Amino acid sequence: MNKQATRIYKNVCPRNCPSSCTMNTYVENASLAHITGDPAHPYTKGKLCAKGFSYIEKNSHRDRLKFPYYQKVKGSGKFRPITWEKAFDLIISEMINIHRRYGSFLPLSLYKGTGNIGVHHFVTDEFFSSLGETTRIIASPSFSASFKAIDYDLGAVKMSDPASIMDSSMVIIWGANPAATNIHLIPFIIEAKIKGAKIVVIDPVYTQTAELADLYIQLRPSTDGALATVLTKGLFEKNAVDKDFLTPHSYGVDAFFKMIDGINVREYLLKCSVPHEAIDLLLKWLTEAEAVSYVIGDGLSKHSNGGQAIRAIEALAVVRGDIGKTGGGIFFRGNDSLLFNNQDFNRLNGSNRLVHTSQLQESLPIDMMWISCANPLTQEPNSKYMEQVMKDIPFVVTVDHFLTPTAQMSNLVLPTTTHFEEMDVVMSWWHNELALNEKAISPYYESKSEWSMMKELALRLQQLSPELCSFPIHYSEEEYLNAQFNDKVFSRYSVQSVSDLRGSSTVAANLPKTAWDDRQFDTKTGKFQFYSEAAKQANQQPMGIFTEVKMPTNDYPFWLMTPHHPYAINSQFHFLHLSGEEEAIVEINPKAAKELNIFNGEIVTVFNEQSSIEIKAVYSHQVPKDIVIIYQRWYPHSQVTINYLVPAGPKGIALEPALYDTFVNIKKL
Ligand SMILES: Nc1nc2c(c(=O)[nH]1)N[C@H]1C(S)=C(S)[C@@H](COP(=O)(O)OP(=O)(O)OC[C@H]3O[C@@H](n4cnc5c(=O)[nH]c(N)nc54)[C@H](O)[C@@H]3O)O[C@H]1N2
Ligand SMILES: Nc1nc2c(c(=O)[nH]1)N[C@H]1C(S)=C(S)[C@@H](COP(=O)(O)OP(=O)(O)OC[C@H]3O[C@@H](n4cnc5c(=O)[nH]c(N)nc54)[C@H](O)[C@@H]3O)O[C@H]1N2
Ligand code: SF4
Ligand SMILES: [Mo]
Repeated sequence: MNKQATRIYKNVCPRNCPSSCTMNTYVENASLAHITGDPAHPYTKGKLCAKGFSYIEKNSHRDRLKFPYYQKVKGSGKFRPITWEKAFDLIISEMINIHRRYGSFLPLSLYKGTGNIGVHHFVTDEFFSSLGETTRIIASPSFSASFKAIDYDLGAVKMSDPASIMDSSMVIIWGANPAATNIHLIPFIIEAKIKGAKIVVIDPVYTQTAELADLYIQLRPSTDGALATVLTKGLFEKNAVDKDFLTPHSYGVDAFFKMIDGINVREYLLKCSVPHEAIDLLLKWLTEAEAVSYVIGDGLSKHSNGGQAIRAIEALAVVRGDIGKTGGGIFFRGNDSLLFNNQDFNRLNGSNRLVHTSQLQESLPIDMMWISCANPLTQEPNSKYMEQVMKDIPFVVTVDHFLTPTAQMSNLVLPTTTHFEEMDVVMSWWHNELALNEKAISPYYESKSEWSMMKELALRLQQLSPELCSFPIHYSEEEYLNAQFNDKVFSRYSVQSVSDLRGSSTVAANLPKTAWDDRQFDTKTGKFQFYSEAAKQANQQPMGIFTEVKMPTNDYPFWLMTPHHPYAINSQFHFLHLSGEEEAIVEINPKAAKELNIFNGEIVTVFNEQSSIEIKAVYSHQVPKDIVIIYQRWYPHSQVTINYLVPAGPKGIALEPALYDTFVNIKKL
């Protein structure tokens, strides 16, 4: 191979993953030749996951979309390739028809997912805003009451540099499985462990992360708030509370302690199904530890009482004095990651109709739906309902790389560029780095970047009538991206444009290494709020106390957990099978299986009131008797849609979908 022809580009993995890895991409003869992790990245340090290393395969995968495709009848599979001219004509004529009929674009809706978190991809949000009033569909999973929970007590969501976990004397991994979902955190946890830190994993399932633990606590799902409250009470009784922190820096502590005083520890531990010995050991370590880090995952926020559980854990951290301490504190999706102009949701949502997915049917007419960075037919709870809604909407457009189940249920499917084929800026929601993604190669076949699609549409609309669309026309992706920088970005990263990012691997945020090190909170009182008026006004419990939720019943005796798969990112990387797991499986405890006369490897029916699926059962000692697991991902090989079983949760945009409050039963076929 001619070495002269090799050029190295900087790319950033834009997946909804805490790592946001930068990579060095070797391009030879205008195509991807080789990818390595970027050793200059201060957090990921040159390591990629299996998915990152599969990008060359993914980028030119034989199933990748090459052209725009159209089908008149959704789901008929009678797609035919069409030209971009024809595709734009179809879209514009639908849009103009809507505007003529209703006098606005309100029946035009956008469903935007998290398939690509780069700044470039908020261009679709901006385009929709430039049309005046439209409908924005709030994707169930991305709307998290957990942020709200943190808001109530701690004020704005902030997070210390996750690398500081290596300085902890105790790490509690609470409802998270970083060995699969946050792999670059693991070396820091191991470093802390080598330095003597105790590692505690709290999870109903014995995960790969649990294998790292000094103490593994297998509690019943959604009882974490009870466990945290018992621990806080224990610290209080041992007088192991940080009084220097509490009195001057917290609000409502007396009411909180009074409430804690009233709880019955035995009863709470029965709820959690955690033995006393484990609590005694945990309390011993908690009284001895200098600084404790609490790594909080989606295992908590995906239960309907998850927000309350997180508040109960925050209260524990404050009582111990861990907030603001080096090597201590709450580690949960960090600092505001929507700083750029086109990410400004307040501005974007100003005059829009917001509709939660579970309210879509009542919200019709929606005459057209645009889906970007999303695969709701795989990822949304109650996905069968979603399927019906998509059928009912006259014209659905999906922009993607692959013919996903969602694309298959669309009228028009538009092929888009990958991060190797477009320019972007990616900001991590976990660590402190911001990075430029360079365009390394030309678009695959006829793929277009989302910016160029939006620009083409805007030009056509503006030609018809300038009032229809105020989307700004730029001449290049770089110029478009430059227009997204603002004072907030500058004050965080000291950069003003793409060129300020060029040449460096990443740019670090000007943030204190430890969040809340000044113990000043962005709450109404300026203190940590054990008691929150705002929570009370929002009809939530004013204090972080355990609240009961649904539990398994005789009819549906198993919890169905559908956590995140190590070799997928949500519905992406469907082709990646490193140990033959292309088939969807339900993992079941052998004792529970034998009681149902189910053999290892047998195809079974998993069902509940909402739906049923047929799936292969595999014995697993990692799950307790009352839990079954199916890792969420797109399984084209088995054609199993897990989210048929997962209920959409309470209606209304203020509530969180509780994806893991799902109960099922299992029977032989
Ligand atoms: N049962 C169950 N369901 C879940 C979850 C669970 O734990 N259990 N987790 C939930 C969570 S936390 C999340 S965040 C969601 C995630 O679900 P989604 O937000 O739908 O995210 P992905 O599946 O990662 O990506 C969606 C699509 O975006 C496409 N895509 C990738 N890059 C681009 C791009 O540059 N442009 C465009 N237009 N498309 C692109 C991908 O090919 C993919 O088809 O799933 C949720 N659903
Ligand atoms: N490899 C990979 N990495 C990913 C993703 C991916 O799909 N694949 N997705 C990314 C995204 S969008 C997200 S949101 C994150 C999610 O990553 P995580 O925060 O790790 O979340 P989950 O995988 O949903 O669940 C984590 C653990 O919570 C446990 N759990 C369930 N219920 C409870 C409970 O009641 N209490 C406790 N204590 N634990 C419980 C589950 O058994 C599971 O082991 O990962 C990101 N990283
Ligand atoms: S998926 Fe996550 S860990 Fe893997 S390469 Fe992308 S950012 Fe890095
Ligand atoms: Mo997520």
